[in-house]
Amino acid sequence: MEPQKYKRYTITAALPYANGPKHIGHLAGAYIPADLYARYLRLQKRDVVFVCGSDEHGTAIANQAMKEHTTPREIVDKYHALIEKCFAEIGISFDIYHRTSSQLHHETAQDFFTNLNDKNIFVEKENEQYYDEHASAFLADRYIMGTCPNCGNENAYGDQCEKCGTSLSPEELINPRSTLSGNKPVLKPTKHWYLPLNKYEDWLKEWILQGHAHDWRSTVYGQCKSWIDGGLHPRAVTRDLDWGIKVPVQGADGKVLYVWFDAPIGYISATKQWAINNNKDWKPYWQDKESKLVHFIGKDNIVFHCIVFPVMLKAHGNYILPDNVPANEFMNLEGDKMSTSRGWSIEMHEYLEDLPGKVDELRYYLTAIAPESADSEFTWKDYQARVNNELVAILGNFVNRVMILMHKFYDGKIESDSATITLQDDNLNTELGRLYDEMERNFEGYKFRSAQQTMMEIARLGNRYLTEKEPWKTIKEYPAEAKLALHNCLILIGHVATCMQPFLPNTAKKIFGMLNREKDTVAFDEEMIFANGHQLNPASLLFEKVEDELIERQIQKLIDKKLAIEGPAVVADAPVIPAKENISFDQFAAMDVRIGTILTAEKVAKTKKLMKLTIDTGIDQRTVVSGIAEHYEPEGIIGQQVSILVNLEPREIKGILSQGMILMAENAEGKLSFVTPSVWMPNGSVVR
Ligand code: B3M
Ligand code: ZN
Repeated sequence: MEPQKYKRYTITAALPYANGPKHIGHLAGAYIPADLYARYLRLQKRDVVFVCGSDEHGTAIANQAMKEHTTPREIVDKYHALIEKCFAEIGISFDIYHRTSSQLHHETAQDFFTNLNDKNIFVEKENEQYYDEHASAFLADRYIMGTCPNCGNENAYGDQCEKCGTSLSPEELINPRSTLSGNKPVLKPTKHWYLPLNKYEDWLKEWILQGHAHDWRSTVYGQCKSWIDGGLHPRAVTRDLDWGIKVPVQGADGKVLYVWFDAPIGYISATKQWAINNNKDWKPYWQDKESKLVHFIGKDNIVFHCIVFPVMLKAHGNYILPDNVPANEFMNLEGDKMSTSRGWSIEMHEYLEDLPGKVDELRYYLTAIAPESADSEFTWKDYQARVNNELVAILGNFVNRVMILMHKFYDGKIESDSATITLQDDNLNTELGRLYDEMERNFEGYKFRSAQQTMMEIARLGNRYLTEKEPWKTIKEYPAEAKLALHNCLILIGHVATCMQPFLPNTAKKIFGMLNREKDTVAFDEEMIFANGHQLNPASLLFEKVEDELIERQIQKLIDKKLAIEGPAVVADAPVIPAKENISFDQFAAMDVRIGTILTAEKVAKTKKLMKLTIDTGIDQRTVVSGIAEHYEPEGIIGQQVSILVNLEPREIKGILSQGMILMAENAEGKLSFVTPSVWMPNGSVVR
């Protein structure tokens, strides 16, 4: 089936927070796929605008400014420049890389807010919000941390738990603490504007659950469905902060637009700026039904792009909606989640510095393992294997063999009886046609991994053909056949280069240079022919083999970076305490260890370490004094299941009779952990 073609395409890639460098997981999540799609569409001669820019508001920026002891303004200036430069070097072909701190964006976002406000879309509510009395500030989003009610992660943010991905509001956090002072915040009334998502539930059901059940990725659709099925609630679109876009309403002093309200509007303001720069009209790209809007993002941004922003666009009324949101899952790194703050990452600028001239290799590998339907894993060994076994051994090898033979036999000159040479092989023609169709289908369906494989199939086809024809052997007896085979191969090289342009733009240019084509880009439907007498340029190496040494250095760097952040390798490298002397089975069996539950906990007055606990042991409820007060807050451990030695001789500690001992695991740093059953067990269960 012919893919439906639109009059124009508006392609967006998530606006990265300008609060630090961005890593290759971000690249793989949104920017590479968006770039592949945009480049593909341009090669199809379609009308495309591909927009992105820095997300420069929100508490993520303000927090980083505190960390670096500087202002939010300096933070965004510094990281905007760094991120923009890296994207350019990696060949992400944005038509514009804008900024949300720009005047144009502030106006666009305020106009959008005013438009909805004038239509009485928002619900205004005063309610209690966490406030840090020491810092005299309301604690929005990332200014507040606490324990995730969903997974127990103690470092969840007020807007999201990064461990389990749940979207949160500050009231849901257990044991909330201010990131400004570390103190426990208090509740204080404040007024905000809410977007009533609940009123759009029916519309969302129809638009997404019925309308996009088949064309959206199941991972994306599934997340939307569980959100909608779980019931939607009004979401505040304003915040009490001083960094951001002022709420354009009288009496809203000290309030700014919520970053997730302004950021997606950033796509629109970026398009406006691009239109100004290029003497175009931005409106059709956002308001004409014949335009196709596609958002490229990572999975942590799904709700904002599939639910919140579409509701904003719908409420406004003048805008088209995203046709698709092909969000990627996450890319892990060497067995662990990628994270800049934990040092477990390859930052874009690090890759560019450490592996200069290997941009296409990175683009290739990130596409080959793109997390399109499930999380995937970057490993340096696999990177090396893919470059060496695929780019060097298949692609590079095919091009190189043909070029060398052409120069050896004919001094690099195409000579033929006809005025031009075309592909003279039925089999190759059919196969090539099939592969082009397949690649087009893959691109239209956002299957970039498969699209890249299809491109590689053309190189494989060429290699097989060359091996079968053996022009280096037939050149003596059947020179016409040898020449035909090599000319056919040259045409195939032209096609591989054409198809590789979205994936490996630098390599494609190199090949077009070697083929001595006058243009260094070739549209997908252009005929691949050479004129009689055409002179080829000398062959140059397309890819270098990646040596073990490079890979080992990178792995070591990763480990060093993590250690630098997490402190000396106390835990990993500390010698393990040697085993004690053997005991008899009877000695072991004499110990009565049970599973119990902590019912009450309080610090023992005038001590630092001791906590008085009441434990339900199943046998009885008893008091135990335990040296864990420096590791746990009393209110945080109520309900905790523990292992307890119940037949230890009772003893008096600080005037309290302690009846038994809680078993704790301890590492070399002195960090403690309860020894808890892996599933819930009734109190009194025997441990043996
Ligand atoms: N800045 C979150 C992120 O970087 C956010 C995306 C905005 S897209 C409009 O993941
Ligand atoms: Zn969580």
